[in-house]
Amino acid sequence: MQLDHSVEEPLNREPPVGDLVSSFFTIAGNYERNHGPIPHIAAKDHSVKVNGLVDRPFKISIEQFRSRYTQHEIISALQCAGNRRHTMRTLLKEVDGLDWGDGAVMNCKWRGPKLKDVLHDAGIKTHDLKGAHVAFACHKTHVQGSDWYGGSIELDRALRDSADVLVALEMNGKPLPVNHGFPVRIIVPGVSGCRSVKWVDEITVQSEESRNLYQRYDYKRLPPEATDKESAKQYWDITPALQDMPINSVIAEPRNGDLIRLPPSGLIELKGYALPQGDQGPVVLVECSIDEGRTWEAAEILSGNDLKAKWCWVLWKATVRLQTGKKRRVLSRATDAGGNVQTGRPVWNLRGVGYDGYGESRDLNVV
Ligand SMILES: Nc1nc2c(c(=O)[nH]1)N[C@H]1C(S)=C(S)[C@@H](COP(=O)(O)O)O[C@H]1N2
Ligand SMILES: [Mo]
Repeated sequence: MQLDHSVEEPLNREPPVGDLVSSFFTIAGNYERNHGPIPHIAAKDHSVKVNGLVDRPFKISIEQFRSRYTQHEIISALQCAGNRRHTMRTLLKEVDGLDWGDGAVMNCKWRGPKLKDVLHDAGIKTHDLKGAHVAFACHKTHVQGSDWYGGSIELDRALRDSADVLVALEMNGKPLPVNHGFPVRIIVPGVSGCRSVKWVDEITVQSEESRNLYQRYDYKRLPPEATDKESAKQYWDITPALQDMPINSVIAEPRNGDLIRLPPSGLIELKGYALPQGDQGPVVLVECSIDEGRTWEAAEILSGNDLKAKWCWVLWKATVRLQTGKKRRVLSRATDAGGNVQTGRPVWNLRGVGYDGYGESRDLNVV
């Protein structure tokens, strides 16, 4: 699979979305998002500190992560909060951030111990843990704006068995690829990819959120009043860090501006993916509209909803009847098991995160 665009220093890239939806597991060419250089680490030299508000802080090797704990395998999508930013900037207003298309997402198998088992091993202190977080850090390289990368999630989530938070050692049945965090990364299903810290070397139970800038000053859906870097400052502290990702769907084929030669039947096929909101998956319904959202028709869900895997994406296809004409538009919307429905009323935010407007392909030239 060929990778294109979003390439710059540090390495940030995504596959063409048509390639992305060609398989349920996105085996090759997954998006890569980095805020700094990629560290090359020998597994045998790597260890992770588990510390903070625990009774028995320890240091643990990759081998011990394998031997000490039950290994769990989950299927989960991982998406950058900036996925679909290009649509936000095009349809709503200019935003500040990498120009991601619709391909900053992957759907993979992840394997490793559950974070909760590791934390229980260290003995969580039980006093006053209301509002506590588990922070993940990587000190292996500097990143833009900081000499380390980090993020955190609520301790509650980390300890909830059903939240499936993993200390992942494998991706798709093999050791993690270097670019995806070898030898160990965190996977927080349903949550913005920024909290799934790669090359993690410290896991800390603490009374407050991670102090890393990517937790405190970035990856937030700022209110629309924050219109530039200066006016954003007063909102950083009062806007919660993005955790759960919103329900979403994308039309991968056809793409904006495509020329479509209608067959005699007048029918064409739409293809795409859809993602549930946070832990409310799986997606149970995808619908398409050819009349600007007045009426909707159910698409066929091809895979994802039958796996009882609430964290994964679904792939879908739909057959719709298009009229000839320029500037035709088709839309998609998803509904998940939790009853969340994609609304088509996306809210602009300065950093262009969490875009969740209807999936759409516009300016189709149908002849
Ligand atoms: N150490 C480290 N972990 C990180 C990042 C990073 O820059 N450094 N980027 C985060 C972001 S914003 C995303 S979306 C995911 C991307 O994971 P991937 O590169 O495996 O696709 O990793 C997260 N973990
Ligand atoms: Mo991201």
